[in-house]
Amino acid sequence: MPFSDYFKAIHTEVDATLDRLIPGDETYPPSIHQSMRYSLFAGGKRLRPMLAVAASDAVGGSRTPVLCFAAALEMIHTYTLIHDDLPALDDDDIRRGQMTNHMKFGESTAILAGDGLLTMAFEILTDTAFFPGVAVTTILAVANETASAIGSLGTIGGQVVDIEYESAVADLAVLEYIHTHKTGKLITASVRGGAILGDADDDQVSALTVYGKHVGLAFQIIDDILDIEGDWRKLGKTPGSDIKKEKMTYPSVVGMEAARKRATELTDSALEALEMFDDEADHLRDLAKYIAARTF
Ligand code: GRG
Repeated sequence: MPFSDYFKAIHTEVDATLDRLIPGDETYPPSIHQSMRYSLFAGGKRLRPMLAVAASDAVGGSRTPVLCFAAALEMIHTYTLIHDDLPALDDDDIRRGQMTNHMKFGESTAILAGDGLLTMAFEILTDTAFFPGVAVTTILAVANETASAIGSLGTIGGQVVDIEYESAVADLAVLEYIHTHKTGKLITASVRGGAILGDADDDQVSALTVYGKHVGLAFQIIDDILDIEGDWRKLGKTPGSDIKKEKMTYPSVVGMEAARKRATELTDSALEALEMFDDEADHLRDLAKYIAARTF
């Protein structure tokens, strides 16, 4: 992540919010809470929370509501990772340099930990007490939009097509569907939700939506590139899993050079989308540049 004091502070605030919201390790039944906490605090970059907070800050929103939204986003993201690592899906043993959830806690607990995190995210998103000063209709709209982003027309849909097209002939349209849905929808929802909770006007929300879509796709293209060229010490896992699983990726469909070019173009377009903002959107600009340059 960009390591400015601003992002370090958000990381700390998000972690403190998660720690407050998730039942403690000893809370009955302890196995599920230990498992949920294990993956939540296993060293994630907190990218979606940072996008949400930076979007809220760009439109002058206040911190408490967006931090609760940010924590819910990280719970959702963590659930997708736990489930994606399961033997029935990607069957990965290591994530972020540590045992995946099912390797540590067993498959049934890992499935339930993912379910528990997903459910808790919506418990938070639908509890007005976590969103002081925000209209109930706005809270509902953000909760509804978050649900749509991760359902069968969003993340889940992208994941389904990703599985169905393993070993398939390269097809750019299918690949764009997978990337924009599997990863892009939640990233876009993070930016939009932060802006909406911050009481952004329609023009600001539209501009930030374009920004979110561009950085979302750029993020996944870089993820594809890192799976080929990344350093396992930084990635916390062995690269090459996409090739092994014969997944359609940007470099496999259009070639490495074109993949890099597309990521750069998307980053430029994301920055252009912020033109209506002054320096209040500088943190979003930093995030777009970080996403394009990241090494893990
Ligand atoms: C619902 C099972 C299920 C899956 C949905 C999002 C997703 C599809 C699967 C996650 C697996 C995956 C590796 C997707 C590729 C892009 C991605 C989300 C990478 C990890 O995100 P980072 O880099 O993770 O933000 P950290 O470790 O920083 O939290």
